[in-house]
Amino acid sequence: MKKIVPQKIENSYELAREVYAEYGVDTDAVLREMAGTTLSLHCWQGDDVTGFEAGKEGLSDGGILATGNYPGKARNGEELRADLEFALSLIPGRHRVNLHAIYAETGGKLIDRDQLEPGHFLTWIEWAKERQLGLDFNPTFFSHPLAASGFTLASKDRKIREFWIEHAKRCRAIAATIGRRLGTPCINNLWIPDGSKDLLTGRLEHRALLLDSLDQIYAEQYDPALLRDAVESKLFGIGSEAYVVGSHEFYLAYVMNKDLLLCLDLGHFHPTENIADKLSTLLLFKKELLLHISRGVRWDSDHVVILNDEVIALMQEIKRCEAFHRVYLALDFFDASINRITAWVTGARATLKAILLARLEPTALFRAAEANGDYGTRLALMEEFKTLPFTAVWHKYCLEQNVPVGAAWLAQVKDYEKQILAKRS
Ligand code: RNT
Ligand code: ZN
Repeated sequence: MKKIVPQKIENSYELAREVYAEYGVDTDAVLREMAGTTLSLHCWQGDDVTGFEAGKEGLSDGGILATGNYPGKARNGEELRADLEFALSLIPGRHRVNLHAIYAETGGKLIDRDQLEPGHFLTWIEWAKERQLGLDFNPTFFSHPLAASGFTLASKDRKIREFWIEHAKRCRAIAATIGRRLGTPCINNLWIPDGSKDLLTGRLEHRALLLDSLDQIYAEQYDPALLRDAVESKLFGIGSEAYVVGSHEFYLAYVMNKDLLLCLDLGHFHPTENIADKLSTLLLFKKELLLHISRGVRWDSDHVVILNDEVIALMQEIKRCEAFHRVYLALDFFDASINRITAWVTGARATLKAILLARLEPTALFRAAEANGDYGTRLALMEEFKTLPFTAVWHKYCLEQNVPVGAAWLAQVKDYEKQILAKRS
């Protein structure tokens, strides 16, 4: 792929700026907003959600599954951090990194999840601090013998439930420490795989148990400057086809009058459900919101994000609600069948493209037509907007942010693959 000459990017941008200005859109202002746009890059794409726990081979039981065995996956903290750094160098803007509890570094010692402490994440914290990256966090309720029954926080087994409650409490403490050390609140998101493969009669019973577990977990108050807690629902998973304890209604009802964020994962709803439409409701009732940007494909909820209608509609809705400062954007996908850095960069760049597209939207014009009852004009303008010179602004954003323009980043990934990934067995 030949590199695009910077002067050509500047020239195209100048033309694009004029075009957008005709629609009342200030592209320079949009680029300034983009410079402050942050995604949370999920570390688990780098190793197929394996983690570093002693004696573990990665995902086993528990509702999520990474398929494929493309060579070169990260095998430890150093490799994962090196891969993350490289991926981040190809993604425009300044972003955060999202960790899971299974990425604890315990020096080879077997520390079970109910024994984890902030110290086990010191290397991550130091690394993030040096690079001025924020960190987010997730307790890990899967890939563990005590998750094998299909129930964790909603388990009827008192010992199992207590184990996971303790894990969740410790993760909050870890996340708060991360937030304090890095000077930016850590978003701690809770997702559990609990559910049933087939019909069951104890739906109410398990949900009552989850309710009680959550009440215990969130009883302790933390300074929101350090920690923000979120809960993530799901529709179904592998092994939980007939019933998911933590459904959308469950968490929606649970967070309503609490200091908790709701997390919507794009892959966790019915395929024809309009997730963008949910925002204007949630934003009326909640101050903030967490999104897991993902792509559902049939039964899988974790394909690499692409610039599709769903993601564009979501970003447009955030823009139209003027809510970019109230919505945390985290990526959540894992594909083990392609180069993992390619996966990260593709998904992150696609998400940022959707955000840029939304920010360039001449919303004021649509609104004016709508206020006049001129719906034909509204529709026509929306169509015109789709083919404005977006790419010129995107290229300018990449240039300004010092990352490869266009597909040039792919050559760098190939090089990294040859120099580094290929040497991992
Ligand atoms: C699973 C949820 C959850 C996980 C990560 C690894 O369906 O989406 O967010 O993907 O925690
Ligand atoms: Zn998710």
